[in-house]
Amino acid sequence: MKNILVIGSAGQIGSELVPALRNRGYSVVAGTSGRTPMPAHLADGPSAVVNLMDRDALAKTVDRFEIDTVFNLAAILSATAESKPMAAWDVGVNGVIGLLELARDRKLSVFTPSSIGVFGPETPHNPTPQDTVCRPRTMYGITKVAGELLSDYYRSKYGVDARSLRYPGLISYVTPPGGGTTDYAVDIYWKAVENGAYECPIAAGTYMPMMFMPDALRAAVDLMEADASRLRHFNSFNVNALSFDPEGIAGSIRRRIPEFRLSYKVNPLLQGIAESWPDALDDTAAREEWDWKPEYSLDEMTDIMLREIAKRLGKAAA
Ligand code: AKB
Repeated sequence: MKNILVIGSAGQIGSELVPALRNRGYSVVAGTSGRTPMPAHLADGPSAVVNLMDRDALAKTVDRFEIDTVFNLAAILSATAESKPMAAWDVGVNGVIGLLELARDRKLSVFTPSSIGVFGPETPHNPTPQDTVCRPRTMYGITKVAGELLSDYYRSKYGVDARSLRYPGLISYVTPPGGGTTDYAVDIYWKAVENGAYECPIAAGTYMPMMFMPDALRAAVDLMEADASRLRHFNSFNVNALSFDPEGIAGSIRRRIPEFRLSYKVNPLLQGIAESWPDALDDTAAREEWDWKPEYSLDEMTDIMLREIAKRLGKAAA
């Protein structure tokens, strides 16, 4: 891994992955399609307009910058995908297979995030094993299962170095997520700082796996840097960090904002998806094969989230 292209560099993961990779000394092209590149990305290195669906243009960018590794972060998340199933299929399946074809031709390494969305109601929920039933009920989950299978197929059939992680809900303060089922766990921090109150679309008692962005970035980089001879799974690894329900995250916020109020207006679409997903994951394979270990506890994450959001909103830190 030397010259990297990040597709979707202005999104929730990409906005922070680009600087993380550059800080590790990699040459990174920040790729965006419709969205304007982040000013910080433009100042620190090259950028390019890349659309995952435009295979010729993508190939030209790969050749122009002598790219050897692509992080493909283009995605339509779970809730949005339910209202745009064909677009979700296009990005999640046609986009992925097009990139794998290019990887086969140009000998690229490819990272495409998978998700806890690959699991469904029949999957054991706590902890969810590495190798288990993957029968999702969402279009997002279906595309992620297809992406995992395609990635393993290109690996075994054509020797493409394709790797991925089943990300839980990702929590960050730099760029908001959009259209995900786990997004409440980001929104709650912004509303806690802004208004001291939050109306939650997910019911009390609904646990989902979650992860603070610095752990998610480290996981992606560590997996792509891992010695392939140690890996058995490739597509895709369970990675576990945190597991909480709305009351758990609210309790963590109240250590800093004791008057914080949590109420509920459950969204049936989100609730249905959340209930079909795991509470927590068994990530033994990731720990054994490439030494994965999360660093941030819920309270450590809460302290950083509240402090950074307060700064962004020009408010005194709680
Ligand atoms: C979503 O909620 O759709 C995503 C995910 C868990 O993949 N955050």
